[in-house]
Amino acid sequence: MIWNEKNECMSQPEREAKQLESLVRLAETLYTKVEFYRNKFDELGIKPADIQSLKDISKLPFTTKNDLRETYPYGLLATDETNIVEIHQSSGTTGTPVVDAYTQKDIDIWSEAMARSLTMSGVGKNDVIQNAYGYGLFTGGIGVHHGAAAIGANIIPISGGNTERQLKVMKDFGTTILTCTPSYSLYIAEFAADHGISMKDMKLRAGVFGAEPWTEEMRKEMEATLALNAFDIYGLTEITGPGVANECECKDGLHINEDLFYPEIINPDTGEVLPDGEKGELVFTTLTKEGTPILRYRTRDITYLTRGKCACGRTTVKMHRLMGRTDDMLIIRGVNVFPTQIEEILVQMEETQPHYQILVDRGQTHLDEVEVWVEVKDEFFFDETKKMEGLHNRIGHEMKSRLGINAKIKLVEPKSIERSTGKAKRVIDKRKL
Ligand code: DLL
Repeated sequence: MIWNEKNECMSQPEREAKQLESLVRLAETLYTKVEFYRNKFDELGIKPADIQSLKDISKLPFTTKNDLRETYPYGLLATDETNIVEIHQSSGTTGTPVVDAYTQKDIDIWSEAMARSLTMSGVGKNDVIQNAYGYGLFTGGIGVHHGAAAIGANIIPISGGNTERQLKVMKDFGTTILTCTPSYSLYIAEFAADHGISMKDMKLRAGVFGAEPWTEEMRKEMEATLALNAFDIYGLTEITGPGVANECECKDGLHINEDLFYPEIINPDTGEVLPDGEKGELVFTTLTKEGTPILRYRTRDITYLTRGKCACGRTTVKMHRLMGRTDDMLIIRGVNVFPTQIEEILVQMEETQPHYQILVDRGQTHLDEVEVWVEVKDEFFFDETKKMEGLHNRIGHEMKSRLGINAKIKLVEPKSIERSTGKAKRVIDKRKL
């Protein structure tokens, strides 16, 4: 099944003509309505009228995560605030988060993108979708919800966690589709096995998994242990949320909804646009967004694009499953965290040294586990156990309340963390992603 055959299967020239039309309109809107972009255009000496072909997009400025933070909360709004009907924020950021603001049309378009994505994963009106992505400011829960509602499926808005209840609901209501992060799906499978619950007795047919990196090996395990067909879904808050791209039944790349989100691959060092097939940083322009339209957003995600008609019938460009990031952002159980944010917390503690190491692993539970080793200053290390316990708890509490992660804190002796003569290796990521 294809949700929107016209848009997903149109010829390349026809699609490019539409994309150009949208791009010109977007450039005009940004120039007239958003001071941030008008200044950027002026600095580069360009006017919206300079966009004559799709290739001219390379003349336009990039947008970075930092730009979004600096314009918090509404600096990039391209419409009147009263037209905004919903907002979301990206997970786990200190101080200044990234905001996405949606008009009703933006929500309709998001629902459309998500309906296409879910349909690609084989979801239809008669399905029962157990949506175990987090509901709230994170785009996962509500995004899937909007798309499932457009399809008319039965949505169980269970959100993440409480695995025992997840399995009971799955059984009692005959869930056919599971949506959650890939690591949580494996945890559900393991919990079921440990409690003598057979996944073969469930009605699960497919799962739509994303928000964090996963591998083909994980797919095999998920498909075997959960007895379902696992599909990869991609998206990011800045560009709307999940539904930017999704795998079809061919599972050899994710179809990008490119009439809505225009992709480019660039060399992350030079900003030069790379041809199809070449690996680089993925950049997106929102072609139809009204609330916070974004021009050439540098996602920091690494992949490559391939074009041509897919065996499923769609003609939309495909991105290879993500191959890493150009920065050091970690995704811990779906929460985005930069090592510098952990550092900020540690340096505020007067008892600690600026020497630390972050260990990330997937334990037996398949869920991300973070351990932070931090050196304690000489004069404090031999202090009473009670004081050390207090420090330990304070760091743990700050990590939870400011970053949204549960980290295991290990206070270590002065000079026990290996010193480096070059770049310090702060993060040891043992997950095989
Ligand atoms: O994670 C949106 C989402 C929700 C996608 C549910 C899929 C399902 P953010 O929290 O803003 O948004 O994080 C975006 O997560 O730049 C990637 O680095 C990573 N990411 C998202 N999907 C995938 C995926 C949501 N399928 C950041 N594979 C992105 C690998 C992914 N990484």
